[in-house]
Amino acid sequence: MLRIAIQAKGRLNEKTVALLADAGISASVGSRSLIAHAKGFPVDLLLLRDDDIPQAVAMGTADLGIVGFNEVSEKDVNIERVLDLGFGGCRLSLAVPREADYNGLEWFNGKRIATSYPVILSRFLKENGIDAEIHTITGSVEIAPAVGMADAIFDIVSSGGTLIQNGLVEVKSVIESQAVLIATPGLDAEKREELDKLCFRFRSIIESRGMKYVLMNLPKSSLDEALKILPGMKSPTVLHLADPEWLSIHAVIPESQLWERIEKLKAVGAEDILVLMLENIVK
Ligand code: PRT
Ligand code: ZN
Repeated sequence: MLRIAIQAKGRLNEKTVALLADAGISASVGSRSLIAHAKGFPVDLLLLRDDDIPQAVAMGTADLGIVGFNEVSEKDVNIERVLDLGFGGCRLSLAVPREADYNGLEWFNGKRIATSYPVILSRFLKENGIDAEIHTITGSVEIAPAVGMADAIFDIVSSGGTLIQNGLVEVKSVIESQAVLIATPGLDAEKREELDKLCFRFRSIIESRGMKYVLMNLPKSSLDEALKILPGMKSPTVLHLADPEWLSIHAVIPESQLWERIEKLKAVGAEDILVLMLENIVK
């Protein structure tokens, strides 16, 4: 039986629960209980604050954890980073007041920097030979310069909207983060086997995200042109129709390129184009 630590509530909770559900692991995750027994896979879920997940996994209280890489990096514990999960993307950046005469990293010498990530920040400052004062605060880091508590901040940035609202400018991105699956080092063979099964499911879900399954009818004479436009897992599937002049083409297309490719396909004569959701890609 594997025990997976996940965030009890917060930004990563919903997507984590959705990923587990897509992988066939459903649990009624009530906010009050610490442990939930899952159906569909031999796992227990341990519901924790994200700050406690790296430690819980390092100690083996949980075999696996799903948590932001930023937390893993800050806690500096011995865990195995197993898989990047493709959600919860953000970065940890240095930001300064808009009116500051910022001229490069040396600007931070002698300055006070407010952050909830002192370990990552001090590592970065040391690597760059910068001597600054780190003020560790746990919440609302972005208001510290405005209230005179700090000259700059080091905090999570996603869209950048919070910085703008607080009159700050991002000057240096230090680490990129996303939700990651972590494991206790040296899991026994039985647990490792369950972990491999779980990773196989996660990978096929992650890979299918952002992809669409597209079907269309195409005049036979346009096949060569259509093949140049279409990617596919290997290459697109080409099927005969009852009408010998037409073919049916099936392909997997990244969502980001969908409309551009559809326009090109229409231009070479594709008709009756169907775009379907893709749930899993099993390799
Ligand atoms: O209660 P618990 O301790 O479990 O949760 P928490 O309050 O410590 O963390 P939570 O739920 O806020 O975030 C969990 C994780 O989500 C983080 O550790 C990151 O890995 C990830 N994540 C992704 C983010 C963001 N995006 C994010 N935008 N975490 C926080 N933010 C905050 C940021 O602190 C800043 O205040 O959003 C603001 C910036 O957002 P933008 O879009 O305005 O730049
Ligand atoms: Zn937290």
